[in-house]
Amino acid sequence: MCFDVISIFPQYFQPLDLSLLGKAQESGRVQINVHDLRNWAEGTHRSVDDSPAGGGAGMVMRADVWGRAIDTVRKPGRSVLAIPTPSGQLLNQRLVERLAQSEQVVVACGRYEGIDARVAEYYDNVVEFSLGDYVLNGGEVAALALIEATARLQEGFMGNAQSLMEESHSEEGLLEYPAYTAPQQWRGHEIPAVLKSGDHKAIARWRRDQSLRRTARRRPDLLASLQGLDSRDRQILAEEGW
Ligand code: 6GU
Repeated sequence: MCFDVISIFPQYFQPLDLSLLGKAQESGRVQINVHDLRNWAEGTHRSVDDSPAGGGAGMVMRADVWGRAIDTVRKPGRSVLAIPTPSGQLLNQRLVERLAQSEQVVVACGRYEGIDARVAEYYDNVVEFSLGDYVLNGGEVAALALIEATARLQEGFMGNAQSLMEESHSEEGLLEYPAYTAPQQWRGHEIPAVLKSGDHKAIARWRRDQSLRRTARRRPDLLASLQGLDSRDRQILAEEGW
């Protein structure tokens, strides 16, 4: 699949050449094109923004500049237009899985007070997304998160497909259980005894209990959509006050 990112700070995307994403680009599994929005700006000042209609603080990015940029890079019919904004829908694994099916994702990174709203209204297959309930200076960091989360779902991206299955937010929607490794003793803390027991059934049960307890304590909002809980699961959740 292919990502086309449009930003006034193309250098923000240099880290995408590192590590697994770098390898995925070298192998051709993932293509990432970064475009400088100013290529589509006009006039002596090449300005990409202007003051908000109706007044108020800050600057808004111009629809005409964005329209020319998106028209140039977008492949109509095979493309999703992803726009990072704190007022978007929450980016979660379900949305990431949907984006991973797309041939092309165009990411339009706004700065200032965002992009003229007519841009999101004009195009088909638009997803306005947010990373969470806090404010960043622009869409670049959110674009990096979206690209990494989506690219790693491509066939052959991960060395071990099993780790994709077990991790947080996949499958059942429970948080992942805690992981341990050597040394056996660290600053007076032991690895939980069950993990050294060799009893694979007991280990699986302990890990599930840990996932349930973590989810109940840290992300109770995720419990509502859980399905297929057995009586032991329910007992664990009851101990956590659910
Ligand atoms: Cl997608 N953009 C900005 N500017 N701030 C955010 C965000 C996005 N997600 C959380 N905060």
